[in-house]
Amino acid sequence: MSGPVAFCGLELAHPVLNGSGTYDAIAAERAFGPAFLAEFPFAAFVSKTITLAPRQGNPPPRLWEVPAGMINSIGLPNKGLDAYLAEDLPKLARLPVPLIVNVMGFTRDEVGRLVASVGARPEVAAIELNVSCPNVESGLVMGADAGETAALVTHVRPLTAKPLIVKLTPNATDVPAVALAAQEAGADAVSLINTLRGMALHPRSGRPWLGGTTGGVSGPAVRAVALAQVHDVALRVRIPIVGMGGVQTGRDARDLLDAGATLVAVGTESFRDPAAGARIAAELGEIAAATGDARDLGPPRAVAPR
Ligand code: RRO
Repeated sequence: MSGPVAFCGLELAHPVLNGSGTYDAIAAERAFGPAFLAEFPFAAFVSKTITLAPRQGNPPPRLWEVPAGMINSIGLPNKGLDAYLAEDLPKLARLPVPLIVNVMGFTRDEVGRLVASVGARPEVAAIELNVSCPNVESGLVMGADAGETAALVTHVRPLTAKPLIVKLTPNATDVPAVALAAQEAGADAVSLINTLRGMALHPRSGRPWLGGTTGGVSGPAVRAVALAQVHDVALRVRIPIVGMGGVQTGRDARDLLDAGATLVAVGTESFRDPAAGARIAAELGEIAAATGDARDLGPPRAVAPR
């Protein structure tokens, strides 16, 4: 097992967590029983995105398989802030790891109300701002523009003392500029990448397959994109980075750490193997034992700019 990591004031047992929206811990506990909590695969748990009001999400179909990955167009279905706090948070608080709650709003004021309410709960260790959802109209706006991101983080920063992680969209012209804007406005960390905007056509009708027309591509297909974006962001910011995108093995996780990430998140791979997080953390430990931990050789930010 790979060793403990400090992240935004949290002490994590290892550097592997889940990507938001890719792991239903409440359903997993129901399915796998108490052993699941004892062998929880992640060092912190990131809950799926919540919004102020309940949402049905996009009409089906919501998934399409692509070579080495998939496209999702889920559209933020969730029970809304009040029901989340009353029903889900007490269950998630039983997990044996720190809880990070992911929130998204359609105006700055909405995000502020989410951050203030969620941040006031003692069960919550940190908050992740989803400025990167490619599936609903407004998601693209805030995270695709450095000025919008700066204004959002400036608005919500005074509303909580808890660590704020800004989850970046890869669907932006200058992702490092957005990351820098988040840092300068007071973000404690950035996470990337969310899914890449994509589309599939119905094989017979030629019309969009997904109920939401377009969706987000994830899985090994996006791994090289994630690596490049983490590398580029690491050259611009000094706050920690949670790297993700197509991680299936300890080697993939090690690459993101070497590119400048402090933590690594597993997403699509957990659908195939619910214990993937624990396996990847163990493989990271094996790589460190076999080759020496690259972090001992100096800061990963020393990767030469191109
Ligand atoms: O719900 C979704 O369709 C969704 C979200 Br909020 C997100 O952040 N990323 C994604 O791929 N899908």
